[in-house]
Amino acid sequence: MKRLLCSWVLFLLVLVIFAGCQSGSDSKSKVYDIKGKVVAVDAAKKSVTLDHEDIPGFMKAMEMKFSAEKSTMLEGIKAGDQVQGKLKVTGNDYVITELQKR
Ligand SMILES: [Cu+2]
Repeated sequence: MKRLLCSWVLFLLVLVIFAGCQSGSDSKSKVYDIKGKVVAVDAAKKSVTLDHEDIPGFMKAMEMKFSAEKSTMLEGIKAGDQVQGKLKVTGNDYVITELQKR
């Protein structure tokens, strides 16, 4: 009886670990092209505020703050610049993964 309980616990543990791995993968993230004008840059906080154009199938043009994947991406970028890049969306998490002046 004790042995049976033990294997049952082990089975549950494997299930939990497996579920954890599934939710941790980023297979559900989508990448969109983004274009717009820089409103503000905060390299220390790795954030950039963009007045972005329509992102087809995702969101309308608006002004909003994004996180940048790396602070180095924000070097040389300042308010007023016209930029384009890539936006990675995973659930409610929006991250700019590429950003260049255009
Ligand atoms: Cu937006």
